Amino acid sequence: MSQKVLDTDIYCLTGEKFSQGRSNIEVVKEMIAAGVEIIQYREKKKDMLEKYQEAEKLRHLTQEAGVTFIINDDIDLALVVDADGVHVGQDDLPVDVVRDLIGEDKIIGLSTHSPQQAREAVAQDVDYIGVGPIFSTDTKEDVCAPVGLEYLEYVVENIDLPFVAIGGIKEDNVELVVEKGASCVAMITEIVGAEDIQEKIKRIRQKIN
Ligand code: TZP
Ligand code: MG
Repeated sequence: MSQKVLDTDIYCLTGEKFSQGRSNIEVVKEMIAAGVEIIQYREKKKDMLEKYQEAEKLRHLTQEAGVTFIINDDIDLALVVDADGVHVGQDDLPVDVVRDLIGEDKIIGLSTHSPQQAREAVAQDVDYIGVGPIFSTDTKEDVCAPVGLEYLEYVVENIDLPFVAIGGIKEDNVELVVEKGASCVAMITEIVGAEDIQEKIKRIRQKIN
């Protein structure tokens, strides 16, 4: 399969706790202004009403800009705001159930952390997989121990699915990840925590390309 669904270099996620006091709305506006083409709304600790209100606004902003909008975990939220897709983990609803709920036209992303999980993903109806955590991450919530670059290498060589590398990726180590064969990299803290988000994205892009 082609990398079509992730045919872009940087995959951004929200993480308001790391955003230096800026709201997710402000941060996403910066990401969009920097030309990011896919953004995931990920807030593990907020209640559903607040997530709904934010996701609604983010859906409008991303839609206007033609940016792909993915919701982490909450299939109901993805449906009500008409997001482009959902991203689920190994402990969430099974992919076939998610597919039944969300429909054929939406994107499903699945986090994977091992060769076995990657092989299982190939047999399921997922559009892309997350591969990581590559390095140890500052985003501790709901994230497992790092799997290293070896798992990324395994995916590059053996798995015929679009994938995004994630976990502890920074401006300073992104080249290592790209050298191993990742064409799309996801980052939370490095981007949402940057003083100048647009400049940060520009510099990361220069390293990737
Ligand atoms: N999945 C694997 S690592 C991770 C997720 C959501 C967190 C990535 O955050 P950061 O700050 O880019 O390390
Ligand atoms: Mg999850």
